Amino acid sequence: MSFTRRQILSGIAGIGVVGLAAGGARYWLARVAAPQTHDYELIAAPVDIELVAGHSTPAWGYGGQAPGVELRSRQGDWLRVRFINKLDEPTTIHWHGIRLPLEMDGVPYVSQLPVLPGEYFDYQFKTEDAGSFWYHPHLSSAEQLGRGLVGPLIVEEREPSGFQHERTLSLKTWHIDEEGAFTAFSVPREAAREGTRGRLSTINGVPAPTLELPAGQVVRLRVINLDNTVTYRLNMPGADVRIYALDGHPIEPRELGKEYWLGPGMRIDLALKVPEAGQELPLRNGPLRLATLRSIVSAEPAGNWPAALPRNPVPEPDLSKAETLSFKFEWAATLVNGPGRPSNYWQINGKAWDIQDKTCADRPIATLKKNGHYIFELRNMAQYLHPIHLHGMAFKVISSDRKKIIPYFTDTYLLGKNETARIALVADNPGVWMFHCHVIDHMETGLMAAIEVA
Ligand SMILES: [Cu+2]
Repeated sequence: MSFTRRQILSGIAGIGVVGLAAGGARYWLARVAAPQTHDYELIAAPVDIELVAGHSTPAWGYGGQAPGVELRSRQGDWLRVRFINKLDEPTTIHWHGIRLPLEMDGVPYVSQLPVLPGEYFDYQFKTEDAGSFWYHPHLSSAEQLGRGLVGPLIVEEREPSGFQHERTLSLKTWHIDEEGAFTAFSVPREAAREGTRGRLSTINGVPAPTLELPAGQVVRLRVINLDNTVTYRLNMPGADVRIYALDGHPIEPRELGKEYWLGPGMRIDLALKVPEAGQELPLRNGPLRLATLRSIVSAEPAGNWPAALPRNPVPEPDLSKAETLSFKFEWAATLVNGPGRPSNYWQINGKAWDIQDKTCADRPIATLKKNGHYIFELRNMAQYLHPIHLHGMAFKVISSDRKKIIPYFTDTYLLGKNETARIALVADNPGVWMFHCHVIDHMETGLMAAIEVA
């Protein structure tokens, strides 16, 4: 399958056609409310931001800020984004977790050609699933995401969810020094281990902010990990807080418990019962305080816990007829790709992805039958965490040899140290889809593959 042919298909499948071709139509045609469009003009450009007081950091942002502006759509509606590249280098936008046609997926040389400096690209797709998602480039990822090209994408439920209040908390740990200057986004010896960590933790671009919340209300906290490397060990000691959704997809609400590990690319929707006015609660990463949540006087009557969020229209895999495929994520003896090219430290089933080779996607690691049911067995052969992400389709996590799993849908599974997990899906979205670790250093040094649905 050549890239050129896909481009032509993209040209034919304009707005209004793309969505009906996908599985969503059968679900939404039953609804009376007409889909609407949410239109944005989104510019990527350099922007100086102040992460360290009194110092300027030369970030790259979307919509004049880093992390980028929050985009919003509504379930069943269309999102249309005219994306304009005002950087000095090519880029694209990938819509993490959104089930959409391949032509809108933002992977260079697979979905589209890179958007060159001064050019624009119109992204348009129907948002079939409600939830907390995000967007970022899929090109020169260590630097482009590292400099701040990351932003939240919120798809509201079709009907009111019962939450009167919400906040989006975008987590990022910046690769900067004490004076706000960028440090290396990728260090080889770190790439071969857990990935290169930044130094300064922020929420919505602010280190250790204080967030004011209305006393007595139940507030939805959409926590999004848009960091390159860090798995946040989220905890809120003393808080009355429940999980309502994981990675955009609703679950039966349950207590947050001691700690939740939120790997790069992952999201968690929490409901917090805000204590009485004047009280403060910490939101922490392990023992480290990420933010202070301060309760302020509210004139509203006390809020109640909303019902569980309605499930998204993700097809249910039938395990009794599913075919099982195995994927081994392992460390590779260093494979040097030649002068000026990155080394590969990681591989999937013995194959390392070379980010400089534009033809890798022509050799998919697996080919799935359209609408076939599959179980993927994911084996982590190493001691480092790998948040394994699949484009184009959501999957159901069904089991792990390391912990009890309450099955749930997601687009990213945090594969723990030497863990084997099983996930299942219906291959309902034709195309060539990236399947990779979301630790950017791992992805860029081999831990990526293409999965074809044909
Ligand atoms: Cu990884």
